[in-house]
Amino acid sequence: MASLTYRTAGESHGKALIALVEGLPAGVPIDQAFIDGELRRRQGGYGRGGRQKIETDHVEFQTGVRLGKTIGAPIVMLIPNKDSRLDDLLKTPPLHRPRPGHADLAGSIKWLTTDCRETLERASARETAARVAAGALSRCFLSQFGIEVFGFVRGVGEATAAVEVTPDNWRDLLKARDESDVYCPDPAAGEAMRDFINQQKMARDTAGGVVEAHVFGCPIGLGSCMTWDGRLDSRIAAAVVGIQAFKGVEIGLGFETARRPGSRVHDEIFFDPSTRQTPALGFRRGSNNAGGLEGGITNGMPVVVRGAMKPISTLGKPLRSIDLNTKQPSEAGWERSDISAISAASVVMENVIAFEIARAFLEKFGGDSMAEILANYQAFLEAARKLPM
Ligand code: EPS
Repeated sequence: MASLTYRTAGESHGKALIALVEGLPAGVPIDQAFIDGELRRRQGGYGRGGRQKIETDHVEFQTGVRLGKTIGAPIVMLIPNKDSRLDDLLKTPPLHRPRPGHADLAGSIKWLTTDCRETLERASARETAARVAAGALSRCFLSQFGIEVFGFVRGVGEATAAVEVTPDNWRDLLKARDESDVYCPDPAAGEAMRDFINQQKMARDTAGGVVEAHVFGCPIGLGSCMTWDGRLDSRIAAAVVGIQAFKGVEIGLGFETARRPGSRVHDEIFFDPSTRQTPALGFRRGSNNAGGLEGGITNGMPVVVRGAMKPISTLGKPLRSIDLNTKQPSEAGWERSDISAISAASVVMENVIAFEIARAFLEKFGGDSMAEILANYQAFLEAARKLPM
């Protein structure tokens, strides 16, 4: 059986985006409304540009699904681009003035061209629609085991959401997030974030921010300390900084752990027999500074991840650059873009993390069918509860 992977294809203004997902077992019920809902959320958020008024992102399953369930075959999901004009040189002209911060300069030199469009069409964050589709598909699998993910915007400018997310309150916070056009569950902070984005718009500048995701319901034991690339935190980190414009990632307390003594970092261990039947098997921690991962292995606490997104690199008031053809100083090129895509980024991060959780879950409990995996999962929990054997 293939391990769970995904690839994407498609240019921002090409015909379509495509996600190819391999390694899902047979019998996963597909919730297309959920997948399309995630794509819709990705299109939203405060400070987006004109493109999202053109597109109605949705997936069209091309392969691998029959009568609403996976059949164990590779799955191709297609997301059509309405704004498809890649070969129309009037509507999509060459761009010779690289934008600082975008892939324009490095990519053009790498692929030996002075037309930045060849790079930017693929580097564009529109590609994240395909990543969200793959992640949301993996969540159809994870939900069968009660694993759920909650993502939101933690900070923009100086504004920070003053919320503590717990297994008990996250559903309420999700409601508050969904009522906020910046995807922030703290209304006062959300207001300040919107003000900051407005200020950037007035100044023809852009904004980034910090997004956060929590994964609930993971059993103890996903990931492995035995190999560097088996560590789930290393995979999550790669998935997060692999998102367009992401510059940093933290797990749990993250960089703050480096400033504190050990006694104020490590999460004390308790045992509560009343929660023996949960995926955490009765083990409880006094805090969750580790963000649910120790030794690269889930420890039964929620997995907590933060990602830092830099501001969008297409500025209404362009920065200094050069013309790649003449090498003369010139303002950076301008393309239709967003002032802020931080809300969308929270949806992307949530879904790429989900995919890594699903991959680790299948490595531990994998089989060709849902029935087999469910049996493996139950057998493991039962064996763990019997310890010491
Ligand atoms: C995006 C689509 C793009 C940009 C943005 C995000 O569409 P267009 O280039 O046609 O306006 O709005 O892309 C970028 C931020 C980028 O750097 O390229 C999307 O669907 O998310």
